[in-house]
Amino acid sequence: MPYLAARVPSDWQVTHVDEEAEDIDWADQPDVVGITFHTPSAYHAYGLAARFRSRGACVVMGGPHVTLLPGEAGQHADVIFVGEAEGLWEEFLHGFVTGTYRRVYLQAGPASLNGAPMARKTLFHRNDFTSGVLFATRGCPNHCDFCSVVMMYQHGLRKRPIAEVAAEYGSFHGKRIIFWDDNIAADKEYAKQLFHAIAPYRKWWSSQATMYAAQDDEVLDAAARSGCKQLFLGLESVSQSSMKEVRKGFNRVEDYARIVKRVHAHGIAVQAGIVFGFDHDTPAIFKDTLDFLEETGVQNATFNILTPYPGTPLFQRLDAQGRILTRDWGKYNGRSDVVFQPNQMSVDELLAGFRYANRRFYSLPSVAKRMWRSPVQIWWTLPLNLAYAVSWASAQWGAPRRLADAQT
Ligand code: B12
Ligand code: SF4
Repeated sequence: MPYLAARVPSDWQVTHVDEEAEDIDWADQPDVVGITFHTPSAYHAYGLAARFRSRGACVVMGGPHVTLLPGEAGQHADVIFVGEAEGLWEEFLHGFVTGTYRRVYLQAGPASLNGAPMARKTLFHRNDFTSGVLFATRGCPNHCDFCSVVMMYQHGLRKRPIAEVAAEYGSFHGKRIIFWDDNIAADKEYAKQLFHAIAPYRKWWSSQATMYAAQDDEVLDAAARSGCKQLFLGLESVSQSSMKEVRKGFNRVEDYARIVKRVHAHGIAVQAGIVFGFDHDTPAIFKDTLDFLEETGVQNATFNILTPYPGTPLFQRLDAQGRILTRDWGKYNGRSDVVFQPNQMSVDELLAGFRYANRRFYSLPSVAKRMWRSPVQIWWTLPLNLAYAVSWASAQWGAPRRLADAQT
C-alpha cells in the first residue's frame, strides 16, 4: 500500500493502516478505502469492506485473492483491481474525482515498471526489524502449479531499471533491506548487474530465489559482495517425484546438499521453503526432510502445508478429483489447516507431520546440530532460531499463535 500511496496525487490525504501493527481508527471518515489481502484474510477484508461501505466510503480491493477470484471479491467492493494496478490506479483516482470511475480495472498487458515511484516510507508501520522493503523484479518465468504468482502476474518476469532500484535501495536509512521479489535471480545477468549496483551502499539484504539460481557461483559471489546475508530458497521437497508432479522438476534434489553448501561458502544463510503434502509424499517425508535439513546445517526453514489456492492449476486438479475438503478461505493458511485430501496419508497424519517438523527443527538439539554444522551468520541466525523455538513452544501451549513468517 505504501507503494500505491506514492502514486496518489498530492492533493489527496493518505492514511495507511497495517492491521498487523495497529487498529483501524473508526472515527476516521475516508472517501476511498483501498484494501489488499491474501486468501486467508478474505473474510476479514470483506467484513471491513461492509463496515466502510455502510458508512458511505467507496471500497476498492486489489491484490492476490481479488486477482484470483474477481467474481467473489467484486460482490464485496465498489471497485476491484484485477492484476497489476500501475497506471490504472491513477486513472481510478481521477475518475473518482470526476465521478466517472469503473467497477472493474483490468490490466490488459504487462504493466510498465519504468519510473515506478519509491514507496512512501513514512507509511510503513510494522516493526519487523527491517529498515526497508522494495522490489526489483515482478513475476517469475516458471510455472509451478501450486504458486499464485504465476496466475497473478501472467505476463512473466519483468524488471525495473537497475538505476531506479539502486536509488530506492540507497534511500533507506537503515542497513537491513528485503527485496520482496519472488525470484530475484530469475534473470541471472540482470541480478548480477543489480548486485554490483547496490554493493556501494554497504547494506545487508535478503530475498527469495530458486535452487536453480543458487547453483550459479557468479550470482552468489555478486550477491555476497553486495551484502546478501540470507536467501529464502524454494526447496519445497526432498522428493524428486513430488517436484516433478508440481512442475518444479528443475529442482534437482540430488543437487540440494551441494547447492546449500555452496551458498554457505559465500557466507549466505539459507532459509528453506518447505511444503508437505504433495501426492508423492508418504509419511516418511517428514523425517527425510528433517534429516536433510540437519545434515546440511540449514539455518532456518519455513514449513507449509500444501495449500491449493483458488485460481491455481493445483486447485483445479484437486477440485476435479473431488479432493477439496473446504472452500472456507480462512483455512487456506498453510499452517494450521489441511484443506484437501492428501494422497498417501490422512489429513491428521499431514497435520501431525507438519507439527513434528516444526517441533524437531526448532528443538535445542536440532538448533545446536545445524549451527555446529554451518555456523553461517551465527550472530543473528542463532538468536532467530531461539526466537522461533519460543514462538513454536508458546503456540503449543495455547498462547496466541504467531509463527514467525518467512523472512521476518
Ligand atoms: C511480502 C509477502 C508477504 C509478507 C507480507 C509483509 C507485508 N508487510 O505486507 C508476509 C511474509 C507477512 C506474507 C505472508 C503470507 N503470504 Co505472502 N507474499 C508476499 C510477496 C512475496 C510480496 C507481496 C508484495 O508486497 N508485492 C509487491 C506489490 C507491489 O505487488 P502486489 O501485492 O501484487 O500489488 C500489485 C497489484 O496486485 C495491485 N494491488 C494489490 N493490492 C491492491 C489493493 C488495491 C486497493 C489496489 C487498487 C491495487 C492492489 O497493485 C500492485 C501494483 O501493481 C507475495 C508474492 C507477490 N509477488 O506478490 C507473497 C504472496 C502474496 N503471499 C502468499 C502467501 C500464501 C502468504 C501466506 C498465506 C503464507 C503462509 N502460509 O502463512 C501468508 C499470509 C499472511 C496473511 N496475513 O494473510 C501468496 C498469496 C496466495 C494467495 N492466494 O493469497 C503469494 C502470492 C506468494 C506465492 N508464491 O504464492 N507474505
Ligand atoms: S519458482 Fe517460485 S515463484 Fe516461481 S512459479 Fe515456482 S514457486 Fe512460484
